[in-house]
Amino acid sequence: MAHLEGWATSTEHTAHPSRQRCALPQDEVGVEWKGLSMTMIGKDVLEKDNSARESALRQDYDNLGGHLARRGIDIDDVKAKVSAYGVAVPSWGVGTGGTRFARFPGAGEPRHIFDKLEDCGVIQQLTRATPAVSLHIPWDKEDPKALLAKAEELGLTFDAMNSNTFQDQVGQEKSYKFGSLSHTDAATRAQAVEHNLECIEIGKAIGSKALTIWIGDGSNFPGQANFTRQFERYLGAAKDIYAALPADWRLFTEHKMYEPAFYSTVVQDWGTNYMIAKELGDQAYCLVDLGHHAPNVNIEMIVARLIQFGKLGGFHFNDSKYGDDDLDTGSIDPYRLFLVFNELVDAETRKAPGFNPAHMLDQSHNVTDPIESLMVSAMEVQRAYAQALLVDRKALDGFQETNDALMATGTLKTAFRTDVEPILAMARLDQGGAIDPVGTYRAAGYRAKVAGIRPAVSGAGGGIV
Ligand SMILES: [Mn+2]
Repeated sequence: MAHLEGWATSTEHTAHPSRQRCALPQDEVGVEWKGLSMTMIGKDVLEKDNSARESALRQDYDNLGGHLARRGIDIDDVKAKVSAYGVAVPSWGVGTGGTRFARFPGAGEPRHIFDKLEDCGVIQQLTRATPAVSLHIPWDKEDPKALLAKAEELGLTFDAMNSNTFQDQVGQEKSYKFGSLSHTDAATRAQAVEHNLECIEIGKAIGSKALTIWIGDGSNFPGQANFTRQFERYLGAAKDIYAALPADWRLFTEHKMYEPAFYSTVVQDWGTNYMIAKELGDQAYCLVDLGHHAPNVNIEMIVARLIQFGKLGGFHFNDSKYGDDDLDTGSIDPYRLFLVFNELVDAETRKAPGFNPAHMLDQSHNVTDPIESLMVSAMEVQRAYAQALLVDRKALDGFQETNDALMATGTLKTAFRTDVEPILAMARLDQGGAIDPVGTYRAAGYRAKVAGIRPAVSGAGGGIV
């Protein structure tokens, strides 16, 4: 996970967030009411920006429609699927991230979950691709009623809950320095289990239907931990959490090869993750974070395997060059993202049993405005989905059956090379979003405006854990 530390924990603000929200100078920020949901970017700015781009978009859409029709594809069908697609945004993603060395906060950093939700509201308003927010407890711990009210105001819902037993909180009795769910001390494990149960309770109150567990447990030295006993302890604790899961919830476990433990990690790869899901039961699934693998690992094949055995829970999207870099989704290897979506569309097309993966972005924004990065990343995920929808699956099946490797791979490339931007932009426009979300966002001056309300924060200390 890209877990960012050092900002906007729920204990940092003193005034009640809803009162702070009411104090926003509405005219200056361009806040307006549209039905029951509040939009963060002024409607006039959005319409002005869209109208300047709409004519060219319609021309491009028609041209692409003609091109796809020659390939036997109805562009409106693809657009309808793209419009229905959503990827969740993590609450921690809207703050500036960092490395183990430093964090350089930007202007107008969100102070607390209510600020974070407003930033998430902007991302959804402009992209129409991010209808849900994933909370991290205790960072985002607040009155569930207030969370629900704020989300409703912004037209957002809540995705999977994320627990945190990879760092110690203020006043916490037992330390997680040497692990949490797999700790040698039973009382420490019990504390970690209890925290996860609390996350479920909060989630129940805000309409979440899943709990994601990622632990930092592992070891830094050969011999430090007994692999077998450590995993036995983990499974025992995970079973205690699973037993408290509501019948309509899913439990996601997330593997990670290394970091913060550098010699061994308890849930290190998809194999161990699959064993956990099998041990726990039918409501347990594996979460695939793209950055949590060694470089060059064939992630799309892992995805296919998990689909085949009914255990793909979902994704944390990001990109990487060397390790768990948490770079923006699709920024380094968009073809790999496409190949992952090729497996997903394949499963969707053949109606694979139990196939219902959760999609979320999980990345760290160190040098960009997090809102801009998350908007672009959400669109990159949509792009990969749209491109995968263009794969001629019948032709691909034929080439695979006749072992025509060149034509098979060419079939994928034909889909990948298609510029689907007009489809994505038209899907946004149809739903009241922005043709060019980054352009509209910059024109609206949202960041500068919230910087006048949210005080500057210190960048001291490392930012990522
Ligand atoms: Mn993750």
